[in-house]
Amino acid sequence: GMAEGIPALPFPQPIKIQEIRCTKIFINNEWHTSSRGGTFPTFNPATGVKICDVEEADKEDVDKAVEAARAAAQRGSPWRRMDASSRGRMLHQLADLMERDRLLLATLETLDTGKPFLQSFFIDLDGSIKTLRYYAGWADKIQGKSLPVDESFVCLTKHEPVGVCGAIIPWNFPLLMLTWKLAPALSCGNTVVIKPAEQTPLTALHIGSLIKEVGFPPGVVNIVPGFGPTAGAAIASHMDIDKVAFTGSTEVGQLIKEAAAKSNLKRVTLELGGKNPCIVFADCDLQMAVKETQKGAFYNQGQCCTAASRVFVEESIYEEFVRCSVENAKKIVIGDPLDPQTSQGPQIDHQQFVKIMDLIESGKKEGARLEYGGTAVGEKNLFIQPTIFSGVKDHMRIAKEEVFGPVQCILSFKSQQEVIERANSSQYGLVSAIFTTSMDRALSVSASLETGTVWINCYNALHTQAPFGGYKMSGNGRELGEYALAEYTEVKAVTIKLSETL
Ligand code: TXE
Repeated sequence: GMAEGIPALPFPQPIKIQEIRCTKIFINNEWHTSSRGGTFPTFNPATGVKICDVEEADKEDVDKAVEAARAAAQRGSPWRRMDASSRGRMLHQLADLMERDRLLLATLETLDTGKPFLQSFFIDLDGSIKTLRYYAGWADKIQGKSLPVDESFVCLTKHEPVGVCGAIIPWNFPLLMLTWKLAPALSCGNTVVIKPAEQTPLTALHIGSLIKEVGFPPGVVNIVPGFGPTAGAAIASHMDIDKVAFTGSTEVGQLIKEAAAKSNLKRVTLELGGKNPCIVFADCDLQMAVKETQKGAFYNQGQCCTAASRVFVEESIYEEFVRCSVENAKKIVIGDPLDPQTSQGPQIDHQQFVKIMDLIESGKKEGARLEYGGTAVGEKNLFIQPTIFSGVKDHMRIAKEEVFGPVQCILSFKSQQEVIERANSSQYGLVSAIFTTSMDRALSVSASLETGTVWINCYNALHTQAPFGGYKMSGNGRELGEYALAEYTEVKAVTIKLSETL
């Protein structure tokens, strides 16, 4: 799966990047400077050093990008007239170029996000390339039906592209979240305007150069680096964008849906926060449950919408579970993300760092037991020790709010009925996990959990073939798998009256 382990030696090596080539706004397969003349810096969170300045897209630039995307989506355009099989072939070619540039893309991703290089290389790049190939395969298999309607009619359904699709991307998995949106959008024949997160625009811009190299018709893919309240809001409220896909915070998800409603009722898919419960039963494989739940809590510095942030452990094994979790956490190596030994890098920026430290303090104040970590590493950087709290109670802030940092909260439970209720008592419903050796129990508990994904004896097991998305306030719609195709197509029913029935 996308989050499975990292293969044995020899490790790939990050490359030395002399100069960042792609730093402008990508519209119509050309590089543009900002209409308002703005630029913004992007930093390496591991060092605090500026990597480069990027041209800042604002409303005017979004307008230009949408104009280009609209022209490319017009009936009769080269993109709309292209065979579906050729569309699939272009997606495969994009995947080929990502494979060619895999070291460069993984290095850029690590410089811009601070995530360990081997994770960028083996997980983010692997997942992105697989997603492109998966949707490349779908391009000429997106088909309608012939329906048994009443009376003497024939009804055919056709799945048509929605049109111009906006995509607003977060900074935790910049390339992966981009391909989760780009690949199904193009597979279905749409055109796109993508806004990467302001913290992490670099891999998205490199994808722009690959789009051009593959030879996608101009305007099919446009990339507008910029800020949320300006470029992002311009996408959400644009009158000529037909659909927007967003991954990010629940608050901004609400703003986007509101802007969509108040503008042109564009279709909206949202992938938002989570407060994801893991249920660890006493009959589980304890060491495996310890490892998997902790991987879930700390992966990507805890900056995952899927973070395992509420680990409910059955009373009889609670103390042993906590003790083993602390032992396991001692193996984590914090350091330079370019070093292959490193398993934990810095948080993305100062704002996130402050939010996490505040939540750690709240945990201490509200009476949770700090078992491990709990402080920053060093004076003025963005590294935080992996932190484990036991004795966490449901009412505490750390048990309710998305921390988005390396903080594991361990709670205890007595009965199955009780833990199901507590697991479900959240505004969120993204993922959950169950650890038990009884498949019977795993299946009945999974049926009662209100989450879009349930992992049984595993964690972060994401696969491009399986749908991903949330119940409740974790979002609307699904990404990945066949299900995502429905989010990028309009269904047309063509009904024919037969004059003669035999
Ligand atoms: O997210 P934002 P932030 C959660 C996590 C984190 C918190 C805040 O809990 O601590 O959100 O992070 C764009 N109109 N997640 O502030 O602002 C923005 O430019 C349109 C969960 O970084 O939601 C960026 O491209 N767009 C998450 C994207 O939204 C706007 C991943 C996400 O940023 C906008 C990241 C606006 N008004 C954070 N304001 C996940 N689900 O994985 C911002 N944006």
